[in-house]
Amino acid sequence: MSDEAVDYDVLIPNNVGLARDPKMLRALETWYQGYHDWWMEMGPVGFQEADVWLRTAISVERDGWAKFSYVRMPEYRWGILLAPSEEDRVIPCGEHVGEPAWQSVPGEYRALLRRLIVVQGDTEPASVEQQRYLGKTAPSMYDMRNLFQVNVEEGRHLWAMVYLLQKHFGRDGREEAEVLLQRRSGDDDRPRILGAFNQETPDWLSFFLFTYFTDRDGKMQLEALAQSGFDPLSRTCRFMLAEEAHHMFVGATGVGRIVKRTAQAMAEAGIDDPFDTEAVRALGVIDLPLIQRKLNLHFSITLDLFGAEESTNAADAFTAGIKGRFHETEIDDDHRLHDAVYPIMTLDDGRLEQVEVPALKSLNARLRDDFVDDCGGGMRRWNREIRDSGIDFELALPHIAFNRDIGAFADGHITPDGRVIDEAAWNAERDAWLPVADDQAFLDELMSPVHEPGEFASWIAAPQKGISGKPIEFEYVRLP
Ligand code: BYC
Ligand code: FE
Ligand code: FE
Repeated sequence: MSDEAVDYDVLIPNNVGLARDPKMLRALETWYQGYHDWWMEMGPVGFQEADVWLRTAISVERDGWAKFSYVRMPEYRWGILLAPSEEDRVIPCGEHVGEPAWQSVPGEYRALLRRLIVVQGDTEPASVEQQRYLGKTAPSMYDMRNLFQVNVEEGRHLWAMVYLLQKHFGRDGREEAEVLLQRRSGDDDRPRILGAFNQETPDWLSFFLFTYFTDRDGKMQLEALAQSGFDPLSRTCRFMLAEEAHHMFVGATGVGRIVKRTAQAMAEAGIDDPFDTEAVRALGVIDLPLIQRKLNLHFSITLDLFGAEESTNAADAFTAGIKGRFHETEIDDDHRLHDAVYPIMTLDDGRLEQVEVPALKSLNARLRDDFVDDCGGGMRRWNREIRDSGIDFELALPHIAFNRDIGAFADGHITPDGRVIDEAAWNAERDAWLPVADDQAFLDELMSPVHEPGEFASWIAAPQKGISGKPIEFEYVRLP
């Protein structure tokens, strides 16, 4: 299959030859109307008229895939871009390992594949809905621009999945594409599919933790789907991963800049007790224990997104060859896993225990373990910032069993350091581990918008550098 250049002078920029496929083009143009309506109704509130310094994907080549310009978000070009095809690519895992990758949907796995694409697609608009009010409290124009960049790219990720549904799944694909525009994050009647995507993202600390942890689930799931034997899905996920890197950059640097500002302000004021909340908050910065409580919340909610530790769905998807493991092709084994085992943690009779279970059934746990590893880097940088300011405090990931709603620990009560306790003890201590109403009231009060280019709210440090070679004081968003 030959790869083609991206036609950028059309409503839907693409490298999938839409111009030669009038039927598909018409279907997508029709869907575009509904998408545009959804964006106006559920996209960023209050800034649809602003000119935003956005990057737009215009190519899939490694260097130069994006261009930067002022764009009004409703006029953003949401393109359909597949990463270059790999010559002679084969199915990397499962019963069909080594056979040529599928270019069309394998009939026997149609329902399973469609379900994965719909679940992936559903998270993308959900996150835009969750973040729609944040523009109003942006701590700087730089941060506001990053928020909107993430938002338009999540919109593009929805396009990526909708293209697969429309192109490869006929009538039920078109129906699913419609329904993706109808579900709403947090709605009682038509909620988004996965738990984390029905939660609120009420403030910027949550936004940065969300992009650090939850977008990283996005990265891990996209890595696993990039290993799909269904080649169009693999190619689309490979290109999405290029954008995902920026989302996690926003999270990692955002939390880092908050931590840095807090540590600086404490050092300047001569406060060395991180738990002297009143004194720290009086400086107009966010106390470290509150950051830890929010981190506990976002980490545990995100772990739920990996599904149950033991899952026949996961085994079926792997065996079918439609979802692989993280870096599947680099793993040195038979890629079938008939007899392999994998150690997982379980909660048995009130005790947390490591047990060996069939590797095929525990693929969700394995991907989650890879995710936890991947979370380490940013954490270490944040802690260096705190240590260098001479403050005795360390941010830590809570135990994987803490505060879980899905999987082996859902019925237990486990502390952040991994002790199993009873419900009464949990209720007594919960407020030390998870955000409380008073925390949210403080953040709501603290976060008022800063619109002067180059200036930053009291609770966050300036970034190291600007975007696309522009200075930090560049006017990243021009308000009408
Ligand atoms: N909430 O067999 P199990 C992203 C359901 S994020 C509610 O363990 P499975 C992004 C499950 O659906 C990445 N329900 O599950 C980030 C199943 O229901 P059915 C999104 C849940 O199938 C930030 C039942 O429980 N992509 O891109 O092995 C911003 C049994 O569970 C949840 C994907 O997730 C939950 N948390 O694994 C923007 C990749 N967990 O089918 C975007 C595609 C489980 O019996 N999805 N259930 O009715 C998948 O690979 C799988 O669907 C999951 C679940 C890993 C999510
Ligand atoms: Fe995404
Ligand atoms: Fe993302």
